[in-house]
Amino acid sequence: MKALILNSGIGSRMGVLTSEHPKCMTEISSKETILSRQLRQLSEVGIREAVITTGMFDSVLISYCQSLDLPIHITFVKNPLYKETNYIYSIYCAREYLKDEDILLLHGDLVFENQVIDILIKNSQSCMIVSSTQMLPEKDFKAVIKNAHIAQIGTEFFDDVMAAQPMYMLKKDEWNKWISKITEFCEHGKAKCYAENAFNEISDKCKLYPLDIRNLFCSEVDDSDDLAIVRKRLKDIESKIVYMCFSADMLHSGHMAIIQKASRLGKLMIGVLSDEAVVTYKRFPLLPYDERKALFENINGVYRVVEQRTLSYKENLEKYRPAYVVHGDDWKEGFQKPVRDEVISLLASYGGILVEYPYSGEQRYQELENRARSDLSLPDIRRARLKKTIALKGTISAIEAHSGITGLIAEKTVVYQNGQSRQFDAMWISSLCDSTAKGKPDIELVDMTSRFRTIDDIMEVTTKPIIFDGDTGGMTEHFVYTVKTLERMGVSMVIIEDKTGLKKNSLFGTDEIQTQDSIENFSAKIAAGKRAQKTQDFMICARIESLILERGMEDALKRAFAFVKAGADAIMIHSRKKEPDEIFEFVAKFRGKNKSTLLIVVPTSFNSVTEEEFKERGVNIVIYANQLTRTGFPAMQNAAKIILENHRAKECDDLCMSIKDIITLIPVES
Ligand code: SPV
Ligand code: MG
Repeated sequence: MKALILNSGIGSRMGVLTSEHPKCMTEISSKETILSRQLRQLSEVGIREAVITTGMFDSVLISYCQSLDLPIHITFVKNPLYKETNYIYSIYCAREYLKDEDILLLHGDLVFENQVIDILIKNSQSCMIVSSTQMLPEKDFKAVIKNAHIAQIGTEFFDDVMAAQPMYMLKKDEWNKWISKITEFCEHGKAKCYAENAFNEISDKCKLYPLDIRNLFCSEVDDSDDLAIVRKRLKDIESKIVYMCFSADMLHSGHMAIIQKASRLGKLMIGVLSDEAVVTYKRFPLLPYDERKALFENINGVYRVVEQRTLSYKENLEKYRPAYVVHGDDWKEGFQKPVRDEVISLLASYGGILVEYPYSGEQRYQELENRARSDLSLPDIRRARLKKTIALKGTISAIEAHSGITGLIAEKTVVYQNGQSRQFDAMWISSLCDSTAKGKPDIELVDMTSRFRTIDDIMEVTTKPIIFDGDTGGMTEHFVYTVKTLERMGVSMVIIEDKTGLKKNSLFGTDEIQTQDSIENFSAKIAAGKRAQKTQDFMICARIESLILERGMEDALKRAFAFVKAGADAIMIHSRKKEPDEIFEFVAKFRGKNKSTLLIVVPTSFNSVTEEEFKERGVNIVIYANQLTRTGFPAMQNAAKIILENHRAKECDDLCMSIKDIITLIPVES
């Protein structure tokens, strides 16, 4: 598409402002003239060729355009009769450069906001800018609309009209018809009228549609009063805040394109999601918030970057009241829909506008995301992330995984409530569940090699950090090897319990005879493990069984402080009681003396306590230790029974996961 800008007029009504250069070179802001703005806008929508008709001061105009150094090739055509003809004759002079082209035609004194040209060039049919909401001008153009087409354009019509601006997008066929008529006019001496007079004679054949821009700004500058109005409007338009939210730690051309589009609407403010908000719905960010913020601050067209602390826009929309919120149209469905609904109602409360651009779900962008995810599964990166997530959130949650599929459930399950999202932060490789999945009792019977195999299966398909249930840790001489292997694999933490001999699952309590290790022995095991590890990121947690074995609070606390002294990074305090009182008492007494060592709980029996309450009391990790196992296997037993009872599988069909859901959970990697 070529642009045709008509600049042959003298601009006498502008007075001294046009005494040394043509009207189009009049400054409309501290940075732009009418022409430089138009040319910038044309180049921003991808127009690379323009024809400018000139008259007086043509050499000033030509060297000015060259000085702008824009990526548009401009052909200048002088109307030699500019004093005695109208722009119809300028078009006639330029006709050989304009044939068989789609043309964007505009007068050289038009000032319009970016959206006007954006919507104009998107049209598939020829059209002219009109406004159904603006007052009819007395002396300027109006368009007579009949049967949805423009029937007449002129200053003298007042019935069935809309205010119109001399800005057109003309498809080749219509333009060829119009320019033939213009040629006929000029060759028959009719060169002092408007080009629109020629159009009016062929409007039944030359289909031109009105493009209603309503309140968007588009205005001619005829005199100094117009100039003052235009300057003021532009200031208002350009000071409007446009808000977009990003979590991205990788910026690709798709992001850049939408940022550039959004920045054309006003001052672009970017809300960068906090690390904590990103973790709740996506994956751990590759770059921390400060670096992601700096990334956006250095993008051309971004005016300000602020933190958005939740998926919900509420806080920032209420604070900054942007005129526009820009987003891809992908959030009309799915988990972001409630966020979108809230944005729409917040914007409606003060007259803001939501602008949605088509979402580019391009495969290559998805591949970038996949690569980021696979980086997160690398041992060093995965291992370090447990500490980082705790530092970020204070309290995190982990759910058990005992196989690739349960790992994927732990990895991918996300819930969305009231515009917020939640997912598990880590996985717990439970000895109970690992043994149960193998049909074996939880008595350290499943050997370490087999347990490592489970970790490997899970690691292959997930990225979240792993906390390993190391049972008693075995003999100290063996434990140091376990530490080294786990650390090398990328496990973040091993939890060992202060029991010795034939360990049984704690939930049996005192029904089974179980022996607690001495403080000295267990401290030595912890210390040996700490010496064996190579990185700062790996953690060893001492699990205290005093409450399970009914040895009392004092014993539990004494052990906790001793194990911390021996080097434990964390203390797990366990209980079989339904009421959380003894856990709360331990946490309070421990925190009374130790503020920094991580505290871990496994609320299998005291399961009425929420994570928020644990957080308030100073717990750092809440482990849901066996719920996938305890819900999954009964579902299987039930299916088996139903098939037996019915002698066929039909009756259990409704209980089955669909193939579609399986494919979603387990995608095939390319
Ligand atoms: C496990 O999940 O294997 C545990 C936690 O050790 S508990 O079963 O509560 O002892
Ligand atoms: Mg266990």
